[in-house]
Amino acid sequence: MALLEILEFPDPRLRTEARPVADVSDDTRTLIDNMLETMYAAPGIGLAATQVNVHQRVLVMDVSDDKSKPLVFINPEVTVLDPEQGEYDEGCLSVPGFYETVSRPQRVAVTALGRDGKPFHIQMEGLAAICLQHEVDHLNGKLFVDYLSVLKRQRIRKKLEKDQRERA
Ligand code: QAP
Ligand code: CO
Repeated sequence: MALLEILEFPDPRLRTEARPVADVSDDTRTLIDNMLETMYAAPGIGLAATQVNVHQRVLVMDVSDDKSKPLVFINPEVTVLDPEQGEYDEGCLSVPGFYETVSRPQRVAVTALGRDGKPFHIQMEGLAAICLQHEVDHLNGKLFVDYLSVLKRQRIRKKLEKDQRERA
């Protein structure tokens, strides 16, 4: 297994729209295992392939308390079950150090392929539903900062650009 490098806002590669996975291969499973290792090491609760510069529709999550329930979604299709929105203070491994309130639908259904390539369908609510929508946004080139005011987004961009300059 291997730790993967995580792209950080405002890297333009985070704006790439990911392509569907045509067949779930050993390469796909290696990507998934490396993404899970990278997510747990961060530590994080969700990671999309876009964030590790792989532009395929693959995401991993684990919202369990003891980090014992890895979830894998390949080619996820999300349906909103209840349009009622809830607020959550979201963060992102690609936007380190920042947490801001975002509103999203609270209940969704998702159809996807699992690590074994087999389709499954589940309903999600609470943090799992929020996290799933956040990760699917990544696959569409969208970031949680896009839901914030221009001013807030600019403040975050300037701080991260400075951090990145100082590291380079
Ligand atoms: C997405 O984000 C998420 O700023 C997953 O310094 C988060 O795992 C969806 C992290 C919250 C819904 C609610 C962020 C780690 C991890 C940071 C993450 C940081 C270190 C973020
Ligand atoms: Co994120």
